[in-house]
Amino acid sequence: MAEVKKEKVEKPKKMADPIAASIDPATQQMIARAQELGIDTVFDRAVTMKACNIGMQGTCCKNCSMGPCRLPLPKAGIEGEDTRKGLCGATANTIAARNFIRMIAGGASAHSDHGRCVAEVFLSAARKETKDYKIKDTDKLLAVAPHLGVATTVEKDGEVLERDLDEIALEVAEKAMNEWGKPEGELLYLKRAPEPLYERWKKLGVLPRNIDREIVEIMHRTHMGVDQDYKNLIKQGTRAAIADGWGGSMLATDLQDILFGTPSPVQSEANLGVMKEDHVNIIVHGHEPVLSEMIVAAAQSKEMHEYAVSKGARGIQLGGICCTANEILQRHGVPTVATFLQQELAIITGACDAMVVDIQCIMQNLANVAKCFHTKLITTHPIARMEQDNVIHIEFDEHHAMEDAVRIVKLAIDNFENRGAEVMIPQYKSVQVAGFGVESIEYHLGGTFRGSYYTLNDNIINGRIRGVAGVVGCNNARTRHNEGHIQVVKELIKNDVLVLTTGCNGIACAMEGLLTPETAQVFCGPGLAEVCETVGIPPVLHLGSCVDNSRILLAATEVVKAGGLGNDISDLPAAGSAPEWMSEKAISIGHYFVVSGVYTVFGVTFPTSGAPVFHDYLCKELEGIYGGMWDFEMDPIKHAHKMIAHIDKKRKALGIDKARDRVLMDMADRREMEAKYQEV
Ligand code: XCC
Ligand code: SF4
Repeated sequence: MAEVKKEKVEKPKKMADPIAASIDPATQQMIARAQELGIDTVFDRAVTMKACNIGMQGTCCKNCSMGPCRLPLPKAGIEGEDTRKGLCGATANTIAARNFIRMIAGGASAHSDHGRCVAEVFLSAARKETKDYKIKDTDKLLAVAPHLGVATTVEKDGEVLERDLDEIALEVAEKAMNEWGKPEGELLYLKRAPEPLYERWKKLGVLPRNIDREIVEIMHRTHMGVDQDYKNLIKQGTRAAIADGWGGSMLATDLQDILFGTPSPVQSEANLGVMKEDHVNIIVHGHEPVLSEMIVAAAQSKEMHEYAVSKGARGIQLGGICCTANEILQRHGVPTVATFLQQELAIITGACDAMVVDIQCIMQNLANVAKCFHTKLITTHPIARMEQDNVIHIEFDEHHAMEDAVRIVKLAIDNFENRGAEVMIPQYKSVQVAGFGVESIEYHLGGTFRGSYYTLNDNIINGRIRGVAGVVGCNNARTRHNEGHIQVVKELIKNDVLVLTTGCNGIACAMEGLLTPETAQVFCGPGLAEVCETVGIPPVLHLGSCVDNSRILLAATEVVKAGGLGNDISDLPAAGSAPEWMSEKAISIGHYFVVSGVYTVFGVTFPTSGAPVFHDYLCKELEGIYGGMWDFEMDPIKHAHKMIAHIDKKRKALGIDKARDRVLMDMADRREMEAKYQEV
């Protein structure tokens, strides 16, 4: 008997089909390579482990030990009264709403805690306690100061004088730090929103008081037996999400820009092929740019280059994964190695001498993969360590940041000679232009002497640009890697929708070659192509990391201010999307988009599907309250067309739908004329 059992256990392991797992050839090649080497990756695990159906619907509650109470939606749906309830009587709506806002709490805290770390380093820099960090972008400092109530001028003897920059920086740092836990008032940045939006939030009673409090309150309200009204629960989710987008994330972006420089367009490359066999490959992965900024500086130093050469390498190749990649890409042009789902594959190349991780989106399996190679996996953040014993922890401290960075770079260089023979770097990479932002959009679309959003608005009004979409977010192993991202974006630009991207969508677009001005000719509709060619921008503008979604909020606000497209973000012909989302951060981002007035569509799955009443509240009723609402669509083409339909609805409400008809007629006429001309 025992032998029979053993035979059963030894069934061949299910593995991912590389072609079905990803649209990206580099990824397909490396999945096959991993399988050849007998190393499992997230792609294989996704086929061997099914997701829990009840959890996926959002209707499993484990908020007390009388549960977990599981309330699956019957296959046939529910007719009549929904009598499902947990032991305490919690309804499916309550359970789904509690779970949903706990996801917001998780996401908002991740972004905001990141922001807090940056603020702490900023404060050290302002106090001149560290020599490694300095205020780099004083223009941005002066631009941000008033929003935190910090004066940039002083009056002396009736004369208005410019205030000392060090003094401004210190006060900005202190005011910023205060936003996380001040005892009264409301977040200062909320007033940066268009006035009608601010007033709407005020009327609805959702102005966040401080960042930490709103997150704590979610944890309280979702504790067993507290808030049991899905409308009231989501109201608190709204407060915390606003505290993320218009608080923690926006502060992270602003303070990073001041410390490390506001990005401007920069050319680089993306995909695993940026790694070089004859170089020391150092990969930084995670989200916070505080340490990676130092690593960039260290790796680019002459001293480290020479040290690498002395060890037999031709140099040091730095690369990034996830949003740390986006941060150092947009400020230094450091190439992007991988999206979220490719992180294990970067080590499986056998050419990664060190992978340095900070916080968020770091798979624990990296440690297991690193064990199969010479790769040093280095954790750097006190709050993000790993249990596996091959992981090295070098704790970052802003007071000796450069020292830490040099130590890490040296470790990587020393590790170069330990490489095995089995290096295999897929030869795929694409050129990308990244580093756009509120400031550079203004510059590029406004021209040098009229830096404003007027030109962008004008092109939206005349219909060359049909609308603007923010397409952002993660990869998700439950869906084909990058397929949703690329199909949604391509369908949008084909229909003249200008795309703003961040996060792993930005990386996916880069790998696909969509972040170059030349793309316009190939993939865009005639109107958008014309605009892109005239001003020399790609049809997909990479705005950075996930905290930089705050740049999208501010860009939308600038569009409102420039005039002609209504009075609020909800009036704009705009939509949001995360085709392959997976993280709690995505839910927080999605929700602050929605309550800022943006119609937002998510792909893959939606975590409230098991509670139809609450689900409809998010996907239908919120629009009447906030001007924006959620939607869910798995099919990427339908997903894009739902966004386009919303954009067209807004164009109609603004009375600019006719203009677009004319533009299209013009193009058709032009083609007809050209055809006739060619005949002659
Ligand atoms: Fe993580 Fe930011 Fe998602 Fe990518 S997009 S998987 S959150 S790295 Ni933010
Ligand atoms: Fe079940 Fe209620 Fe406890 Fe949740 S809080 S586990 S629904 S008894």
